[in-house]
Amino acid sequence: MKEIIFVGRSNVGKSTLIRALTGIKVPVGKLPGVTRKPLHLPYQKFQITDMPGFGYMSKVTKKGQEAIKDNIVHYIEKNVSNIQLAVMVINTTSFAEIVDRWTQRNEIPIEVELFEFLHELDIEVIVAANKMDKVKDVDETLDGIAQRLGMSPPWRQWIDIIVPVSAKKGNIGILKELIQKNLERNTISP
Ligand SMILES: Nc1nc2c(ncn2[C@@H]2O[C@H](COP(=O)(O)OP(=O)(O)O)[C@@H](O)[C@H]2O)c(=O)[nH]1
Ligand SMILES: [Mg+2]
Repeated sequence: MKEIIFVGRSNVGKSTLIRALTGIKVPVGKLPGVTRKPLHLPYQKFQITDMPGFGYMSKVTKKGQEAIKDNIVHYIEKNVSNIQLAVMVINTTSFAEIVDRWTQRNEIPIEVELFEFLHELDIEVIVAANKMDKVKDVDETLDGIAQRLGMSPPWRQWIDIIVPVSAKKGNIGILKELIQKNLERNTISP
């Protein structure tokens, strides 16, 4: 069964978004890192995979964080032929700050690395810019995200890739449509 993977830092709202899309009550954590193993859920004729969250988590060591990232990369490499689409969920309110912090340390931010890695494997990526309910200057913020992912602003040039959502408010309309379009495009009818 072909799968759609959901990747992102811990606590960005992956599970909340999957719950909003599928109606399946996946565990949503107040505690970051609730999802530790890839969790498979049915979605139409497909499978949604809720990947473990990466990055900083309280009570998880730096080594532990690296191990989670390695697991994610291995999972993607191993299942590349089966992965139809990747939804990269980001917390729109903190994305720029986190990316800049890493960049200032001359490190490649995990989300940027992952975004490029998925493209190298020819996996289509949709960036779900989540927690939009907390964002004040929408265009400025999304332009900043586009730029940091290597897409020149304005972000509206990339509306098939960058999709503002608010999982918690159930505001996911366009994301659902885009996922649907991707699935239809890639489904070979018998
Ligand atoms: N304000 C706001 N909070 C959200 C949104 N989506 C998720 N959250 C909250 O973010 C926290 C982490 O959500 P969760 O789905 O467990 O994140 P995950 O670790 O990426 O799976 C929870 O407290 C959610 O209620 C959103 O669109 N807006
Ligand atoms: Mg989760």
